[in-house]
Amino acid sequence: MALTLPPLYAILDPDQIKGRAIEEVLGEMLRAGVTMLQLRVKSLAAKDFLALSQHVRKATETHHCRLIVNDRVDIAMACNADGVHLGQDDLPLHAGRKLLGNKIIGISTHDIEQAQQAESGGADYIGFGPMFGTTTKDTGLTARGIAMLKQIRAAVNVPIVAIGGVNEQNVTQVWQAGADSAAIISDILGAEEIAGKVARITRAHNST
Ligand code: TZP
Ligand code: MG
Repeated sequence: MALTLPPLYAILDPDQIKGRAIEEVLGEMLRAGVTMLQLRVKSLAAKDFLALSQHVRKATETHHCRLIVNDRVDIAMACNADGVHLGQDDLPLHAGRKLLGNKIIGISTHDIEQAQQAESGGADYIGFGPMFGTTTKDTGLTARGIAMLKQIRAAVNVPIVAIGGVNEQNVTQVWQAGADSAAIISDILGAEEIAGKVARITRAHNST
């Protein structure tokens, strides 16, 4: 069955939490009602990534929140995550599928060809971006923009998560252009009050 994504795809990245305790940030996100969370870890050894993922798995389970592990199929399996998110240079979709069976696999895409390829390969959702300018990740790509998101929407039926520079101010445009969900890192993790930020974004969707 096709995957239904919530309008907000939250991302927890220990490098983006401004020195706050990760348990605190995670708790705030979950209490604010996040129902899909990606754990994105770029700077930990595998054993520490695993330990963190197991902790996040427990907390997300308690809050009935789906957990997607970024980059690493092995860690997604070991912590019993709901799925994995793979970039164009990560393990290819067919290999991820072999290992993960019917768990969720999301694929990062940056153009129509990649989006169609991910869809025909059986991705459960695609990430698409970078939508706007962002300093969180050096993608080496120009901002794709709303017009290109609309083209992607017209080209594929697979659920779309828009990413890159999406924030409380522009998220409505992204949903209106056809994204099922918006992935947001810095605007949420950098917020004074994470819970309030999440609540405002969720409310904005309800009035879209
Ligand atoms: N992939 C494309 S842009 C990006 C990723 C992981 C970073 C998104 O972060 P932000 O802070 O929401 O722009
Ligand atoms: Mg990756």
